Amino acid sequence: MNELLQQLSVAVESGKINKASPFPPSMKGMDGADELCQQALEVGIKAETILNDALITGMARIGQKFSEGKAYVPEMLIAAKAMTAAMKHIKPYFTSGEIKRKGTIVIGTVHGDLHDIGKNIVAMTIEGAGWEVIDLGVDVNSEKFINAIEKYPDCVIGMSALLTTTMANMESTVKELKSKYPNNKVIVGGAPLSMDFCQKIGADFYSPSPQGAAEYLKTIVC
Ligand code: B1M
Repeated sequence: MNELLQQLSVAVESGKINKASPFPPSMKGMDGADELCQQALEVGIKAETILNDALITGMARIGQKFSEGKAYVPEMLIAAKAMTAAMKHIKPYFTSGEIKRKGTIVIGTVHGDLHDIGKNIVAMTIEGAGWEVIDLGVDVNSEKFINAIEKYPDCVIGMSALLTTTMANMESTVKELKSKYPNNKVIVGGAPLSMDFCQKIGADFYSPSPQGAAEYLKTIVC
């Protein structure tokens, strides 16, 4: 892997946000995710490569350490902050697509779930594919989705869940939305999901990736 990308993935994994940040002490004075991401763009590395080969890789490694009991919640949190610091530099590359909007998608992480990095990447990818994105944030209950559908009646709904426990909340939310608004398409995603789960809960589409969600949207006429 390119050395800059390697350093960037280590910065995300270690939660080194920027040069000034004191954590981790072993990286004091070194560039963090903020500076390294900027440098990677300056030397011409594509935003998509930075995202996939450095940022997501770094997050996967801290997740693996958490699974193995070698890292704890604070380390995951600070890694997420480092990733967010880097993402602000690459976001413009994803969202600078067409100005004319193809439709509206209302997106959120389901009730009880605070993970938003994947959802944010999906949002920026879809925005870049020409859709207006209404981001409801995290811990979004069915009432908030319903209020959004009332405001944007033709919208597609996108839901993200990262916890096996909050998959149950996704199920109840999708069922409630579909009983009231059967014509609004619902796309679901998130690491623990599958197409089987999507079909079981009555959602219209499951995508393991932001690109898959954007491809599916192309098939929808709003
Ligand atoms: Co948490 N966490 N976390 N966490 N966390 C996971 C998810 C976990 C797998 C870690 C582990 O055990 N290895 C585990 C879940 C286990 C399970 O349910 N089976 C876990 C746990 C247990 C928890 C807590 C319960 C820990 C605790 O408190 N004891 C707690 C729960 C809090 C809550 O939500 N109520 C918790 C908390 C946190 C932090 C707050 C510290 C932080 C989140 C910060 C934030 O998001 N702002 C955090 C983090 C960072 C992680 C890991 C390390 C990274 C998640 C991430 O951002 N991945 C994660 C381990 C891992 O994933 N390896 C973990 C990178 C992101 C780009 O991927 O989100 O999968 P992802 O999104 C992808 C695809 O899934 C897809 O596209 C994205 C881009 O490629 N996608 C969609 C996502 N949504 C989509 C929607 C679509 C289409 C595609 O259409 C609409």
